[in-house]
Amino acid sequence: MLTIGICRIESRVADITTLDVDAIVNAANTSLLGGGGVDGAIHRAAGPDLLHECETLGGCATGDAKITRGYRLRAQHVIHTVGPVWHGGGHDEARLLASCYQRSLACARAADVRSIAFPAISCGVYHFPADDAVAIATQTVIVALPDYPELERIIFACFDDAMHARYQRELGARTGKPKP
Ligand code: AR6
Repeated sequence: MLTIGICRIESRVADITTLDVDAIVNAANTSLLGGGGVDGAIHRAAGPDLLHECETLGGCATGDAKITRGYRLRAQHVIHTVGPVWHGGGHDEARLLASCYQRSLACARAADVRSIAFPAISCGVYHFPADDAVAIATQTVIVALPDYPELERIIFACFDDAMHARYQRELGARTGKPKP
């Protein structure tokens, strides 16, 4: 765990749909009309009204984010962002992934969100190399944090221990603890 100002930043092995935070972030696709992975899990847990609201949004560009209500989720809001598909690294993937985190935080502020959970955007079927994605995720959020002094809690929700270990390493490195 890392604390910066009033904000606790932590990694946790968890199904993101179960978390008691103001907003969870969805790793969606440009249609915003659902899919597999974390997107499918969020739509199943939120119920059909989430899809109905998503249908009004007109999709979302890669690197951008849009916010909806959370419906049956504990989270009041879902922030849908579209990560880049990994095409080898020469197609602006790193900038687009960083943009997902930046745009998601901007959506969060507009809805007065104090606590937010992110999945490992693009690390599933979009095949972004996980070590690089985790470095981008943690660095982007930490660099942006001074612009979001109202944020109290950021959780990186990981589906498995290997992903959790990556976040632990990155966050630990920023508290001055040596990387194992
Ligand atoms: N809670 C937390 N993390 C999860 C969960 C969950 N319930 N389920 C999966 N993950 P992915 P992407 C992890 O494929 O790569 C969808 O079809 C998973 O282990 O969900 O951005 C969309 O509609 C991985 O580490 O998202 C898009 O078409 C991470 O979440 C496409 O997949 C992201 O994996 C987006 O692909």
